[in-house]
Amino acid sequence: MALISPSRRLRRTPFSEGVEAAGAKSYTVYNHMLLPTVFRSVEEDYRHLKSAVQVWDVSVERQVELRGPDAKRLMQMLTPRDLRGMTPGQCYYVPIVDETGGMLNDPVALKLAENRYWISIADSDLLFWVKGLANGYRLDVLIDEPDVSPLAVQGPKSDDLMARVFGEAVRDLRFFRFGWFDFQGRSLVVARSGYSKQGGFEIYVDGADIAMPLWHALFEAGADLDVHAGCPNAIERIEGGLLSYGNDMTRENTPHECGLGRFCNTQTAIGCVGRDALLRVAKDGPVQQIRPIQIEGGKVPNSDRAWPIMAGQVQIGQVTSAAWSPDFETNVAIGMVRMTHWELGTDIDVLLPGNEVRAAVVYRVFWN
Ligand code: THG
Repeated sequence: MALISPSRRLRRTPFSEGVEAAGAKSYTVYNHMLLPTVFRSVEEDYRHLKSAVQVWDVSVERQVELRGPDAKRLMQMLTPRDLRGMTPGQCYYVPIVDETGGMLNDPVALKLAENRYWISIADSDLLFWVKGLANGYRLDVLIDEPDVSPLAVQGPKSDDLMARVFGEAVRDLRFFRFGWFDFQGRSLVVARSGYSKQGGFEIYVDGADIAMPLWHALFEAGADLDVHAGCPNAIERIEGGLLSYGNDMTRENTPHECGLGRFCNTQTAIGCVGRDALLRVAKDGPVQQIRPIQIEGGKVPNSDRAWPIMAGQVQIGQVTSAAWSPDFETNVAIGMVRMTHWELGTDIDVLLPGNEVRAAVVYRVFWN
């Protein structure tokens, strides 16, 4: 694989210097920004994430800020999740859909105040869609991307590390809640959330100038906890069933196909631009849906394309993410499967590159 050429379009982050010093071995591009993918090796990073604590530069989770009298109305236009019960201090995982019900993004939204939200986006240019709606509907709301860069602290020892830097009160944060915590005289949003199932926090670092001071403070405080630089881990997130926008779903898919129906209250999400389209799909249910898949045989290769799922000569789906899991001692995968074959335990074949066909089953071991 060739190296990435640096340029202004490919943004570094306020933590890049720390990430480089920690020995990041490879990167991907996410929201036009660098996201490390490997430090020691994917397997070693995975082991360490599940046993210790890691600090992740997830600056690529850019914020789209909505601020002003119409922020609340605009926020509800974006998603079929009913936001009426959302109060300041809460995070909501919100499918964002277009007028056809197609997924545009699957961010975490934070309600900062009655008229102010941050939308912590996955890999698509959501800002343009939001600005388009605000202007088209002549809404009284300001939309921009603030200088906010999330830093995640993930792993079983996250609470201990965070308590040392932000005080014992961080331990009281509940899942998907946030509070304001002091660091060097600055008040930062700290949430109990993150793109792993190992538990942890996300610090929304407001102002690039305190990014490296915070990075160093976390590593100094956690030396005896074996704190290490890390990043979202491909194996762990597939085991945990965390979806990756652009990989596991695109604009072609509805939230129901993505298994995100539980985050849709389409009947009561009045104002959502995809509401009519989703009322139709919610009525009959989807004809294909994301499923956990176990792929037998040895370690599957990395892939930059979907692998067809076959039932005999007929394609009935595709594998969109896969990795060898040391803990489950099998390949764990996520795929989109047609309803004829989505039942637990159904035998299917996966067409791996090189035309090798391997038996696989839809299997309910990794999540739910
Ligand atoms: N944190 C923040 N921003 C993000 C991500 C994040 N932006 C990009 C990307 N990740 C968005 N995608 C997801 C996918 C899953 C979750 C969060 C963001 C997630 N899901 C939990 C689960 O499925 O178990 C819980 C959802 C819930 O119960 O509400 O956490 O990670 N800031």
